[in-house]
Amino acid sequence: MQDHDSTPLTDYIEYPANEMLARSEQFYLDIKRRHSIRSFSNRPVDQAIIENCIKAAGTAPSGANHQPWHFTAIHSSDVKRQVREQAEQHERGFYQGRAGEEWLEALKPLGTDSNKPYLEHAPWLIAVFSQKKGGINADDKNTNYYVHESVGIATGFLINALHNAGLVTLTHTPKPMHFLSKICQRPDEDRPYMLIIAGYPANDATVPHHAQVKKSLEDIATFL
Ligand code: IYR
Repeated sequence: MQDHDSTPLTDYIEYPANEMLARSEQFYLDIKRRHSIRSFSNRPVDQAIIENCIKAAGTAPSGANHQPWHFTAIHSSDVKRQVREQAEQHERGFYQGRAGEEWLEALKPLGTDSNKPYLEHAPWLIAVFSQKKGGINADDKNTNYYVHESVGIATGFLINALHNAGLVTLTHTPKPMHFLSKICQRPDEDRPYMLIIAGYPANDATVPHHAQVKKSLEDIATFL
């Protein structure tokens, strides 16, 4: 390895093999309970919880460790209303034709439409932005690398952290999404990547059958 500054790895924890097996199964069983929810309670969620989840997301690996992401956590009813209004406006165009027949057919079993009341009901909307330019320091303007991959991983960490905290989530990608930049007052270089809705489920929350069909290990993995 090339010479570079480093410190010894001190926070690694090795578990005995049997405990590792139990933990891996436990994690699977736990993450298996994570579902995309479209019916949220308006019960408040402490900002400190959201902050911890975003901090967890911020530990994700990224190209050259440039951390090419920004998270705007929206709690304000006024801002949520703006997001809902504009998302629904774009989604109406999507569902009324822009999506095309095949896409709409694929969405039918999820029961989605252009109405997005959860954008106002849920206590938190977290807009994830990706940054083409940046660097290890927040105000750097260098090239970022593997931006899509990095932000995807960080968003995965975020969803995991929110689930682990006991909240339900929805990954929402209104199309187009550029309106989020303006509402969130992000600079032009920040591209909206995804909107994560987080909170408690409504009492009558449901999970579509279609969303519960998961491919088998044989279908998704090969061991050589
Ligand atoms: N963004 C739209 C449509 C949508 C698209 C996919 I792909 C989904 O998995 C679910 C929905 C919406 O949120 O309704």
